[in-house]
Parts: sequence; C-alpha cells; structure tokens
Amino acid sequence: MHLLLVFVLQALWVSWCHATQHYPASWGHYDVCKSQVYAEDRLAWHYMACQPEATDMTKYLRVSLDPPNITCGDPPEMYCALENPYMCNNECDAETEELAHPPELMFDSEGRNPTTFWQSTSWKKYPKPLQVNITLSWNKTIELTDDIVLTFESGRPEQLVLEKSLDYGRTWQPYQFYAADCLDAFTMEPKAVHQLTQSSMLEIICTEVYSTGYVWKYDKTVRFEIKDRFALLAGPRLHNMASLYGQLDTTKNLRDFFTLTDLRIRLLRPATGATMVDENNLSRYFYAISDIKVQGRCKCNLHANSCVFDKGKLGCECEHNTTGPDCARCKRHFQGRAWSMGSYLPIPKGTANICIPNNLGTSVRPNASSLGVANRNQARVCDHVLLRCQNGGVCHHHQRCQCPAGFSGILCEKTQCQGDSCEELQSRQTALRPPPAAQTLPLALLSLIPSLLATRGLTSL
Ligand SMILES: *[C@@H]1O[C@H](CO)[C@@H](O)[C@H](O)[C@H]1NC(C)=O
Ligand SMILES: *[C@@H]1O[C@H](CO)[C@@H](O)[C@H](O)[C@H]1NC(C)=O
Ligand SMILES: *[C@@H]1O[C@H](CO)[C@@H](O)[C@H](O)[C@H]1NC(C)=O
Ligand SMILES: *[C@@H]1O[C@H](CO)[C@@H](O)[C@H](O)[C@H]1NC(C)=O
Ligand SMILES: *[C@@H]1O[C@H](CO)[C@@H](O)[C@H](O)[C@H]1NC(C)=O
Ligand SMILES: *[C@@H]1O[C@H](CO)[C@@H](O)[C@H](O)[C@H]1NC(C)=O
Ligand SMILES: [Ca+2]
Repeated sequence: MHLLLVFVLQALWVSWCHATQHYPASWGHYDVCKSQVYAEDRLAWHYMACQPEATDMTKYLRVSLDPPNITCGDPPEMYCALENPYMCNNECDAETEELAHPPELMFDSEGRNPTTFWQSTSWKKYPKPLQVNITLSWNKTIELTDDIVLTFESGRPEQLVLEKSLDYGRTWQPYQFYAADCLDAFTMEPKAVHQLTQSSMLEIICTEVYSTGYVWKYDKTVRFEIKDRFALLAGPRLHNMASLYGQLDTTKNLRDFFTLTDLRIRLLRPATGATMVDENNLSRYFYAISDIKVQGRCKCNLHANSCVFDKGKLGCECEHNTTGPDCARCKRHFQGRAWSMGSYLPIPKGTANICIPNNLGTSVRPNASSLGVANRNQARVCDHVLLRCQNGGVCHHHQRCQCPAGFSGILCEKTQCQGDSCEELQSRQTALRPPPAAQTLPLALLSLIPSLLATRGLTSL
C-alpha cells in the first residue's frame, strides 16, 4: 500500500519538476534520505536519493611510505637549498621534535609559520633513482569532489605519478602523470587539463604545468584538476543540468573515474633545478611535502546522508533498508527485489530504490518499470510513465529522448537554445551517450557541480 503511495507522490514530484522548468540553482543537494508527507489523510514516508556532505577526507586516512625508512633524520642530516648550495641550514633529526619531519606533517592544519612538512632523505645514492611511494588508504570507497592538491616545501618533483586504487590497494591505475619533460619521462605528449574536451574528459594525461622545478618558490603546488573536468560537463551556465545529471547517472566510467579507496603519490625524480645534477653536493636534492588536500565523500550508493568514523573506520549510515560499508546490499528480510543504487533521476530528488521486504507476494511486488526505478543495469533515462519525454519527444529504448527541433535536455524539457549553446548541447549529448553495457556503480559528485560553478563565478568557463 505504501509503495503505491510512493508511486503517487513520485508522480506528483515529477509533474512538479516538469512544471517548474526554470531550474533553481539549489538543485541536487541530495541531503535528505526520506521525509514525511501527508497524503490520503495519513502520514507516509517519501524516500529520496541521498548522499553525505563532501568533507576533508585527509582526517580519515592511513598513510604509508615505501621504502619505509625514507623519512629523513635517522641519522640526522643537513640539507642545502636547491638554488643555493651554500645555503645549508635545513637540518633534519628524527630524535628532536623541532627538527623531525614525519609523514603526519603532510596532514596537520597549515596556516602556521613556519610550515610543517614531511621530508625524505637526500639523493645520497645518485645516480640510483630516489623514489618514494606515499600511499593514502581509507579502507572505504570514497568519491572525490574537489581538486587533489599537493603542496611541496622542496622544489616540485621532475617526475611524479598520481595513482589510484578502487579495490583497497590490490590493483592500481594511473590518474595523472607529471614531468618536466613528458616525452622523455613517460613517452607521452604533454597536455594540460584545459585542452581536454567532453569526449576526452576521462583521458589520463601527462602534464608539464606543475613540474617547473626552478621557479618553485612562486608555485609549490601540484594539482589533480577535478573541477576543470567537472566543468567540461556542467557547461558555461547551469542550463544543461538536467542532461548532465542524466548522463552522469548512466555513465559508469564517469562515476568510476572519481571513485577510489586509495591514492598513491609516486615520487620518481626530485627537483634538480638545472639540467646537470651536482654530484658533489647531493644534499640539495630531496622531497618535502607540507600539505595534501583531498576533498570527497563516502560512497554510499545514494542510500545514506551521513558517514561515520568509528573505531578508525569509515562507514555509511545506511537508510532505505540497505546495509554494508557502502550500503551496497539489501538488509536481511528486505530482499524482495534485487538491490539497486539510488538514482539521481528524476531531478532534483532522485529515486531512492529502497529495498523492500521479502514477504511481499509477487502480485503485489512492484514492477520496476511501474515504479520508475532507474535500474543501473539498464539505466532508464525515459519511459512512458514517470520519465516522459516532454514537448513531443520520443523515448528510444528507455535510453534517450529524441527531441523535436527547438527542444533539448534529457527529457526535451528545454524550450530553446540559442546559437552556440545549441551546438554545445548537441556535442555534449553525443560525447556522453551511456555505454551499452553500463554497470552498477555510484556517483556522488553531482550535487557539487552547481556550488563549484557558483564559486568559480562561471566566468572562467
Ligand atoms: C611504488 O608502487 C609501485 C606500484 O604502484 C611499485 O611498482 C613500485 O615498486 C613502488 N616503488 C617503491 C619505491 O616502493
Ligand atoms: C632502508 O632500509 C634498507 C634495508 O632495510 C636499506 O638497504 C636502506 O639503505 C635503508 N635506507 C635508508 C635511507 O636508510
Ligand atoms: C654542500 O655545499 C655546502 C656549501 O659548500 C657545504 O657546506 C656542504 O657540506 C656540502 N655538502 C656536501 C655533501 O658536500
Ligand atoms: C578495513 O575494513 C574492514 C571492515 O570493512 C575491516 O575488517 C578491516 O580490518 C579493515 N582493514 C584495515 C587495514 O583497517
Ligand atoms: C525498513 O524496515 C523497517 C522495519 O524493519 C521499516 O519500519 C522501515 O520503514 C523500512 N524503511 C524503508 C525505507 O523501507
Ligand atoms: C513489468 O511490466 C511490464 C509492462 O510494463 C511487463 O511487460 C513485465 O512483464 C512486468 N514484469 C514483471 C516481473 O511483472
Ligand atoms: Ca603541514
């Protein structure tokens, strides 16, 4: 009975959405999992897709270094400045608190003067490479919502690879390559993130933008540009939010790209500042990192709006009768239909795809299509029930609305577009058509897009 109610409420919702074509900028927070509504003279729950707020994820990670004894200070060492071999006043001594540079100092709160930083031993064994892996582990699937920013206290490395793991460190994939000379270091053509387009937005690039060792005094940061990649989708203004949400909701690669359990910073070659390494004074070459920023949220498959850190472990507080660290299963006795992640569609509150009790007879069990459930295995963009194509659009295989001339948007809900924005929209739709075998995985960066665009002021787009 209450499922029927949900159905009715959803129908109301959707028609409200369609009636309200001028989308408010506050769209897509997905911060509420359920609300009580009064319908047919009684109170009932209305369930919605929900996700935790984005936060500083460095508070919840475990850091490990490889080799483990690569931190400076045991035995104590004296370092010289890269740009001046006579300036040798940087002393590292693990036994003295003021002179020690342990890994934790990459994650303490900055803003103090002087900055606190982790530092490696110097390149004593030159020409044997000085290589360090810094691995950050959450033991939980998380979704990035903002740029990863590494701030170096030393010169920025000449070669560095950022890698990620989606399976708790069993396998690793590169995220981005950084080198002073990409061809030489990785046999890759150098590329900057602003050269990416919608069709190449998930490309793994090598960039030379962050490896200019000699001018490190003026810029010490190395970035992995999440926001710039989001902006490729979000468009110059918020006109395309509806189609954007739809595309993200159905494109597994896109969701996976921003999802991870571990990050690894592979430092492959320190800043040398000049073409020749000064073999007589190797105390000038080392790595030092003062800060690492990782903003993100727990991946809860749109079934939780909070994530708790308990006994050193992050876990979603699952709603919708789901369970598990990522809410990726139905609770016992609530397996009346296959588990499904929540859906961002229909905008703005999504579809909760709650788990339902086992003991509902098949006759009563709701049919996925009759509930407008967005099942990610055959992600439903449109249908003839709740996700109706508007303005005479025709739904094709539940995958897209074919819109008549003059209309656009995932449900053909937009009445017009002018000049450039028309073409842009069309190319975007071509670029991001969901792959035929889209699988089940989440995505949580969506709610962020409006706010990040707002903070960027949109002008740079
Ligand atoms: C760093 O990790 C990579 C795998 O991501 C591994 O191949 C390499 O040997 C490690 N390097 C060091 C110095 O531990
Ligand atoms: C670290 O330990 C390994 C062996 O455990 C040793 O070969 C290496 O020289 C040590 N490195 C430093 C910088 O102390
Ligand atoms: C590096 O040069 C400085 C200045 O000449 C000197 O004080 C220091 O001992 C040198 N370090 C090494 C390892 O030669
Ligand atoms: C990771 O989390 C699981 C529970 O989800 C726990 O059993 C395991 O011990 C944790 N591993 C580490 C290294 O903390
Ligand atoms: C989950 O199950 C409980 C009963 O154990 C029920 O009260 C609650 O309404 C259910 N929640 C959802 C989202 O179906
Ligand atoms: C679900 O509904 C469709 C028509 O809307 C029907 O063809 C299909 O057989 C139904 N599936 C089940 C499991 O009832
Ligand atoms: Ca610090």
